Amino acid sequence: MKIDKNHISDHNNGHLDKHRQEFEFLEKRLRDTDHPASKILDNLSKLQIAIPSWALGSGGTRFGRFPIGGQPRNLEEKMADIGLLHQLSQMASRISLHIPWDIPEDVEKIKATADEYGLAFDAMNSNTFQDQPGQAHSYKHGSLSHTDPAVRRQAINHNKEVIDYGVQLGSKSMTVWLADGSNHPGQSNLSKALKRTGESLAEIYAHMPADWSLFIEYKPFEPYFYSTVIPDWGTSYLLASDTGDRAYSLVDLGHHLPNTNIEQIVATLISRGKLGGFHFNDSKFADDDITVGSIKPYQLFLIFMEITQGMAANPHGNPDIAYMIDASHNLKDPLADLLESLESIGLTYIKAALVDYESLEQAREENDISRCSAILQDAYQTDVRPILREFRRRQGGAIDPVAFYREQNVREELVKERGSDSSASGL
Ligand code: PSV
Ligand code: MN
Ligand code: MN
Repeated sequence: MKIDKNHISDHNNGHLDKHRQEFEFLEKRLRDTDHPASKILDNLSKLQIAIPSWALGSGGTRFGRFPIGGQPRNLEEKMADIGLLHQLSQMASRISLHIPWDIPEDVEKIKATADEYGLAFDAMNSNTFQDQPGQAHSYKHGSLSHTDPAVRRQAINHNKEVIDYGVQLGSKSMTVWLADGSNHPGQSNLSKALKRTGESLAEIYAHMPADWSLFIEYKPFEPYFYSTVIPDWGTSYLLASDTGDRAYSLVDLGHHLPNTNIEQIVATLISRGKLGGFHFNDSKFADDDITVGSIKPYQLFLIFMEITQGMAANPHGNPDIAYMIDASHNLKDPLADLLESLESIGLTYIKAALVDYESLEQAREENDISRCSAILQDAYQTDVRPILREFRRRQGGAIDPVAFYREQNVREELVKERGSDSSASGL
């Protein structure tokens, strides 16, 4: 489904008077700082967030699924959904594919569809956490870390195949989220499993073209509940360092035990030039797939502060961070939910840009904690919505994407077009 540009203009015109007043007020306030609105608006256009192909359905849990209707039926329709998110938000021009869920049968056609929606192919994702029909060996006891070399070979070959698809599509990176782990103490030789994983990753890395990056994700538990082979950032960092210069850690917000200081992990990885990818979501407990910024918005702000500071001059040579939303809400309309997440990311990014880092550094040097806090609050409490709205307005997006989505009854239209029980692999 494509949105008529005139409908977006009508929507924007309806909001224009109020928006102008609010934007002018904020623009004036920021004019004489080192972060004027014009600079933030310029930087915003470089903030593009990938949407994964698996986030476009209403998810579910192992206890049940409640389909929303109008879900994409194939890869083209997944791209159409992301195209719509991008058209409204101007922040979602990238799609992240998962193989075998998204095998591009006709590569030229898929590339043409991506062009039509203004989308590029972000990191590719492999899947060795499920067995596929007709597969020779099972991943029940692991894949890249498996005790049996034949299973490892199958998993390595799958990852290579995913890279090959990505090359055809113009992607430049590969994400490995390794589910491997164990479910009982003593079941696994932990150090051997890690060693085997390192060897498998080295082969996958060697298969990548020279301009590709490898992102290594970590997760402390699930689907295994005693140990995972790559449980934390330290293990991911070790593997990335051993694997090569273009191997990096990937931080997924939901992959930490409660209260982990994620902003500190981000700072440490950036200081070693090893932060490659970032998956947004929010959670109360662990990998809950809840709307970005809905539970811990201040944590997100602190993370963006570390990213803003660490990447300002980027003295450690981190690549441009590959941002992706990795969340699939199991009750909300997935498209509305992704628009809300994009909004939250945009707003938090702007707030982090408002921090007076020079004064903050000075206050830190003087150990003036209250002053540090005041500087953070000054940025965090600012209502920056007018800047994000102005960004979208200038780029041809909607001033209020979520309101627009509802006004236009997009979900109802999608249900009419695709049916009330539509789905595709990976959703
Ligand atoms: C599973 O936890 C997960 O959400 C990982 O975060 C991956 O990024 C994603 O699935 C796709 O494999
Ligand atoms: Mn993830
Ligand atoms: Mn996850």
